Amino acid sequence: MADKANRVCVIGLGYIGLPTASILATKGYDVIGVDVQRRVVDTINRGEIHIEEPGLDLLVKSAVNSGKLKATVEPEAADVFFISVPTPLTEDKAPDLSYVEDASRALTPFLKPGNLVILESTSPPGTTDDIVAPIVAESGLTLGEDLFVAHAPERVLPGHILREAVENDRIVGGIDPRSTQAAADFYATFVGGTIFSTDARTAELAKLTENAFRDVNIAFANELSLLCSQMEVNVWELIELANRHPRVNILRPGPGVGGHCIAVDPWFIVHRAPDVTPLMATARRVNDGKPHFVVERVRQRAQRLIDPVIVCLGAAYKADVDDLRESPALEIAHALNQANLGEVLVCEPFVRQLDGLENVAVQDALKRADIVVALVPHRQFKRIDPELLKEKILIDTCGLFNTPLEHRKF
Ligand code: SAJ
Repeated sequence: MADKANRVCVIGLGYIGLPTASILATKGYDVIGVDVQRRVVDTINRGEIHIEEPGLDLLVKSAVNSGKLKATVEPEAADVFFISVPTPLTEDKAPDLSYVEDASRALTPFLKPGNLVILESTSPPGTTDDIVAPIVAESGLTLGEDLFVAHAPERVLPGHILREAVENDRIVGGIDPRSTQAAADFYATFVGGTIFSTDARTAELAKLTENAFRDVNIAFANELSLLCSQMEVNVWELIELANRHPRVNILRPGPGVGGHCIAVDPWFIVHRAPDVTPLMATARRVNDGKPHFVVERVRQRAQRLIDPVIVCLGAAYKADVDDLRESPALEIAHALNQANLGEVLVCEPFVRQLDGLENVAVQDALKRADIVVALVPHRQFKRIDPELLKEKILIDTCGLFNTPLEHRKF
């Protein structure tokens, strides 16, 4: 069926859906992009974008101008349907699959024989088999015979989405072998990486495993930073030394783990099997506890000064992006601001305005600073003149000012 596919309907035009829709449009598919927000639909139809991602503005503009990408609020008939909607967590860390359910229901009336439905949203194991498949089967079509359903988790790194969406290897897992084959054939038309086929449940768990693996590894680095703080050891030096071992590769401690993925996905596993996943649950707690630890460190230092100026370097969730979603740096800046320890200034060069916080140019802020809290290792902070940091209290949570071991080699 994939050879004949020429019309694709992408439901959810966020960080994954919009890049995917525009890549497919530039590959020659007729793409209908669907989003429940009218504002998003209107923005895209003007050839503009509502999210930040390098290169996406030009790609969307050319896809819309060529007539190959059109956004609407309702699905339309197509050969392939993509579901790329959010899968957030509820307050008690359970997966909220209501957007997946809504999207599946919304596309069902438009299904016809030979269609392929692909769930790209990161999802708990069983979502494709137990939620998407039964809903789309209400179309009356027979699963595995004239309707194919598969999961193909997205694995792109924010900031590099356009390249990784095409170059990364992909995992596709259908609800049955024919669905897997149909999805693999379709991805082969626009993905340069290798496509690996499996079943839907394994594909779902593989994606979650990748992010849980990273979370556990970052938690180890963050735990080391707590240990080193107590023992008055330089954690950066310690990690660099340990990493000289040929089979050790410790990640970097930071102010916490942010973004939409790594801080969320391990909970999908833990929620499903809490009895056998204490390590993943603990890693989440270690990483979630890190912002609080940083705030307490700043508090201890600030309380010894009268009305200190506290400068936070960075607010984004990681280096060299403008994304503030679930950012531990932003959480710390807000907490310091509310703690009334002194005046809090934030330097976030990637963002113009920060709600409730004063965003100031680096040079101006550092001239006034008593305490400097390095939160995000943005490239441009690495060029800060050391003279500007003299006689300041420096709390470096992300190794921004660490001197690499290379400089101290015999
Ligand atoms: N972080 C550290 N120390 C490190 C590495 C990262 O503290 O050594 C922090 C970052 O500062 C950030 C958070 O972890 O706050 C997550 O950043 P990240 O760059 O590790 O990952 P994301 O969330 O931007 O993207 C991840 C990627 N997954 C993996 O690398 C396994 C990406 O490939 C996924 O597609 C994405 O999640 C997703 O959508 O699931």
